[in-house]
Amino acid sequence: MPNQVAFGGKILAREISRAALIGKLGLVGERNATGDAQKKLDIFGNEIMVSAFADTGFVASIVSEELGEIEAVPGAENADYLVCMDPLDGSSNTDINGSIGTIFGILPRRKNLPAADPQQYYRTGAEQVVAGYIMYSTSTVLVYSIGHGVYGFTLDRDLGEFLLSHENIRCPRHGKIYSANVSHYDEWDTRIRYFVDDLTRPKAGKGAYSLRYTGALVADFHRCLLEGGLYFYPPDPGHKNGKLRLLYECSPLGFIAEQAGGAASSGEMRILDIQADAIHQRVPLAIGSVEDVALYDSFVREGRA
Ligand code: FBP
Repeated sequence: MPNQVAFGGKILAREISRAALIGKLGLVGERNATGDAQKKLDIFGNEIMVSAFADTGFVASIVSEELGEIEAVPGAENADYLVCMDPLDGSSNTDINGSIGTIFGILPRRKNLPAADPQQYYRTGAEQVVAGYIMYSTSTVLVYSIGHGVYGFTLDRDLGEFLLSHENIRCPRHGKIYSANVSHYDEWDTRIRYFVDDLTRPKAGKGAYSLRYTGALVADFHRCLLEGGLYFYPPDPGHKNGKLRLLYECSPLGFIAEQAGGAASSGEMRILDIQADAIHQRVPLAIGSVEDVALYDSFVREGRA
């Protein structure tokens, strides 16, 4: 399965790098199931990754950010696995040459249900068997886990191969960087504001955290995974349940975070314990270093460290 993801990732990496030359920048004028204006690369990315997964013969159905409904794979209804994916994360970055990514999580199919039955997907992230992401940036990196640690592979464009570049990635216990859209600061719950105030105030032996926010979850998470720190997207008046989608953003990255010794939380509970009840469901997210996420949780629950 990772081979097919890698194959899709190579095609996407090539097309993204020359999108401005082949008319693949800009909007298509439609909105996806969660109301986001769709970019041409969103649609292209979805087509490429759906066919990459479908061609494996292992996938019975697919949930994608760019598909309103569950898509059964013709002729593979009895295949063993289900895919949840965000074919193009950070799509607000496509036209400004910013980092973007693809996120995927794989669940075992429930044998007693039709492949496209929503109950197939009303699962917890802990039931995933594989999860990962591809980041298209200064280099193209594929990072995934099959439940035994996290490994990163960098695309050698000349060879056209993803080569092992990050062996057994371990997320530092805490960092010195946080990623959040602080334009919502005044709208956030007081406890979240106290958390940000605490993070950005130097303390004995621990400097103030710096803000880095790329506009792409994959890119901010990748930094946290390698160098420590956390990304969070709490509820705000415009996003009552936060912005990120459980099945194809929070759960796959939560799987990777935990496999690397990090953590992922909604503030109230472990992301991987949340059972989905809708395929495009949103949840609040705090993800990254285990101590930083624990600090976020204590502020959300008790309003203090
Ligand atoms: P999509 O681009 O796949 O919709 O992902 C959501 C996302 O773009 C994240 O990658 C990013 O961290 C966040 O939303 C940015 O949201 P905002 O513009 O509200 O800060």
